[in-house]
Amino acid sequence: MKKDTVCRMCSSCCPVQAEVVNGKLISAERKSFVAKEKRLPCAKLKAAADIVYSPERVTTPLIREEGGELFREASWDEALDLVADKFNHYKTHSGAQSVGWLRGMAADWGSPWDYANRMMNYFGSPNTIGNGSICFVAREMAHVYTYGAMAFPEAGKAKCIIVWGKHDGDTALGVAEAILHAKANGATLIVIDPIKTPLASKADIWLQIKPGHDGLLAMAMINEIIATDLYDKEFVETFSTGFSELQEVAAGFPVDKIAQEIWLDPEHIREVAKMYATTKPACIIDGNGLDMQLDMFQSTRAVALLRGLTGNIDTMGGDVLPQPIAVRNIQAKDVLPTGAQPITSAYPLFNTFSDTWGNQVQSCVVDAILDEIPYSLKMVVVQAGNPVVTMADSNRASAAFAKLDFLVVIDMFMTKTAKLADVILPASSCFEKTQLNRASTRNNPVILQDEVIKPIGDSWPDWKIVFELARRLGFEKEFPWKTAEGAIDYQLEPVAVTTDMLRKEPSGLRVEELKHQKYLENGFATPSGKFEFYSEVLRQNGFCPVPYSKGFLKHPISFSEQPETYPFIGISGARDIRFTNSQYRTIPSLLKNGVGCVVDIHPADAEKQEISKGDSVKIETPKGSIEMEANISKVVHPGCIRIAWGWGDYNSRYNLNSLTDDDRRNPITGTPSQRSFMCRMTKV
Ligand SMILES: Nc1nc2c(c(=O)[nH]1)N[C@H]1C(S)=C(S)[C@@H](COP(=O)(O)OP(=O)(O)OC[C@H]3O[C@@H](n4cnc5c(=O)[nH]c(N)nc54)[C@H](O)[C@@H]3O)O[C@H]1N2
Ligand SMILES: Nc1nc2c(c(=O)[nH]1)N[C@H]1C(S)=C(S)[C@@H](COP(=O)(O)OP(=O)(O)OC[C@H]3O[C@@H](n4cnc5c(=O)[nH]c(N)nc54)[C@H](O)[C@@H]3O)O[C@H]1N2
Ligand code: SF4
Ligand SMILES: [Mo]
Repeated sequence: MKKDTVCRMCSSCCPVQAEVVNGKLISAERKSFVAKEKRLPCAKLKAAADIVYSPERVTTPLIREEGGELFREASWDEALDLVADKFNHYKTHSGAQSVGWLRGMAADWGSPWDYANRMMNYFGSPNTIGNGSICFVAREMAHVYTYGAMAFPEAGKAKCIIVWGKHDGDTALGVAEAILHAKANGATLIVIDPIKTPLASKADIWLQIKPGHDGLLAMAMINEIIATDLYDKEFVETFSTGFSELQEVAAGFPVDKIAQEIWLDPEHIREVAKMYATTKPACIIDGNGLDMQLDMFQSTRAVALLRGLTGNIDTMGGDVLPQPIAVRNIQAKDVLPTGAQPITSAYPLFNTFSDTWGNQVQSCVVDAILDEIPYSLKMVVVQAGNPVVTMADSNRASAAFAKLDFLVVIDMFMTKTAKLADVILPASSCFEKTQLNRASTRNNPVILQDEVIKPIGDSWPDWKIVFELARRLGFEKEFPWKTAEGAIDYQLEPVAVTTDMLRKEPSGLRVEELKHQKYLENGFATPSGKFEFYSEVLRQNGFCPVPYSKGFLKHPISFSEQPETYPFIGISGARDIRFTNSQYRTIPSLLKNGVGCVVDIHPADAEKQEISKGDSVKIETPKGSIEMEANISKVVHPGCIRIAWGWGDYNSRYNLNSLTDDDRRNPITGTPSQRSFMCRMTKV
């Protein structure tokens, strides 16, 4: 039997069709607009059955033996009663806010985010915290502060595509297919990446930028486009605000001077600026290469400004503003006690820029546990995340989770974080549950993630875990739903869509026709109603109203204050198509062609340090050290090394985040620099 659903094994949310025989998942295939033979293969999806039926899965609730190292199996009743007791215990003794809920990666950025928020709000704690400070939510905020929403590149129809710090060939295959399709139809492809990625090798122009310096490039391009009079005057005059302020600030970023600072040829910058400004339609695909940087907010906003300067915002084949579905907001934020301050209260703009994202500065969880800043967290539930290895400064993060009075982990596998837990609640995989994906409600059309097989063992879908826990906390009335469908139908009621209707439209149900240039009618969803080159709200809050109006950051890369001790720029490595962050390293079929956990070193640097391919090298920062096998490769610039990402759960020796810094953060989004940092490398 074939069944349609949405794969959530990474955050791409690919619509897929699963083959199910006798209730067993056999295989699954991605759907795409390109012909089957042109579709890019996904190794994770190919291994879907191996992942779902992995003997490593946790399939029963586990409770830690009193004072011991071992876990014992428990029933759901016993485990949930214990968790509910602990919620109430800490509420009585240290206040509801001392209980936190930390949400991990996109794996489950579906409606369960709303459910966890709803439950915690009724419980009285403002501390439901996501990890958006290092992922795309922070990027989304920079878009919102420019034109009111996060723009989606319509790459398949573009004539010029700039890929800026993204590698869809590893991370979002649907977009990668759209890029290749456009290129085959004659579009110009520009890639801005410090690494010669497979896509960079195919590009018409590749800018090998110095890591962490994208904001300078964007400002130099803005300067050049204005100076050469190539900007879209009609758009700028009619629909934007703050152009003259932008012009003034951008004048401080002349191409020739900036090019030197960011390792580029000024002629290449001019060429890219001209190409982007004069080819219509053009889109910019920005990615996580911009996100996890200290300077991420201003650099992403500077890149976003280019879209308006050239009139490419919300045009067909440009960067299109989304048409979100008006689902019912069930988070119930208003039931929190007035004045309840989350632990992320140092980041008020980020906490409030969206009605539904809520609090996303995950580093604050560690501050609250270890340093009681702004106050103490005693108990945390970690759902769909492995923070002990994925957060910056793993040694500090581990110390925090180990220090907690009570830790609950909701996961499919026994991760390093789960090993520290008092209770582990086994979650069902994406193929074992029905859920409303946030990605689809954020933009037309809505596609249902539908259960294709029953939950494995005694695992439960996340929605059920939250609903049953909520009922034990006394919120039967607030959580009346017995099925996922019941809750989804309630959420979709305002748009008159039901789960049944979605099941009949497995390719997606369009609530509203796709429209472009919606600003002609409605303006932009910004305070001024215009495209904001200048943001008055940012100014009022003490931030630069125009990116870099107070200059560029002196040290955009961690540990750059000590260049003699830490001479190399470490780059957090590619996202291997076989894995998602710290996941899937226990799946033998994904490791059968070798582990591939290496550090890429330029031949010139390798020669200087007498390092050969296969040697073991030690990499150090003030935070810690790791060891990895050397690979000699010209994909990196001399002076840079690229370190494989995501191996911390597999082996602590390879944990990249043992090197990263969480002391310095972006003042708006709380983003630490998990992407680029200075380091030292020696042969072992
Ligand atoms: N240095 C460095 N650090 C990084 C990154 C980097 O590139 N470099 N990337 C950053 C980014 S962008 C992100 S988003 C974070 C990711 O950080 P995490 O969210 O911690 O990432 P994962 O390792 O994907 O962990 C997800 C966990 O969810 C579990 N899981 C999967 N599906 C489900 C489900 O349906 N329900 C439940 N309950 N659990 C499930 C998996 O088994 C896994 O243990 O890491 C960040 N950290
Ligand atoms: N296979 C797989 N897919 C995934 C994931 C995964 O772990 N594995 N994770 C998911 C998650 S949580 C996320 S957030 C997305 C992220 O997916 P993407 O947005 O594609 O991000 P990355 O692949 O982390 O990095 C993109 C590129 O940024 C480049 N880069 C590094 N530093 C810089 C810099 O300073 N400037 C510029 N311009 N570029 C730089 C890198 O070399 C890389 O080629 O992928 C999702 N999909
Ligand atoms: S890229 Fe692969 S793992 Fe990610 S959602 Fe798509 S099919 Fe699933
Ligand atoms: Mo992410």
